[in-house]
Amino acid sequence: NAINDAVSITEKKKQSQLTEPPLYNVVLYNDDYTPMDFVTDVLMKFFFKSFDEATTIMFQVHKNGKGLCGVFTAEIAETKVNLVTNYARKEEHPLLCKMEKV
Ligand code: TYC
Repeated sequence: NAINDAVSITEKKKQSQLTEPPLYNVVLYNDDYTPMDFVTDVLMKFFFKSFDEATTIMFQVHKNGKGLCGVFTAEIAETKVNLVTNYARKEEHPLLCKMEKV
């Protein structure tokens, strides 16, 4: 019944919280100024994508406004966001990279 289902979902969540760290999507956002080849390079350099994968993700971002680079634990996601942002600013591009809880 519904009550037992709810209890079992709650117990499962409790158990997963004791065994699994929270995960974060690292996402790129579209803008009008960052060059396409710079975004493709970022995806290869910092997320170890092949040229073809990186190109596919770059065009997803370009068309849909947002795209997934990878899923990481908090500390790794935070580091990727900082590395990408520092690299983009160094090259004077406005590229936006964020982490969001899965
Ligand atoms: N829209 C950019 C352009 O036309 C390309 C772009 C793609 C920018 C992905 C950011 O995350 C991004 N040059």
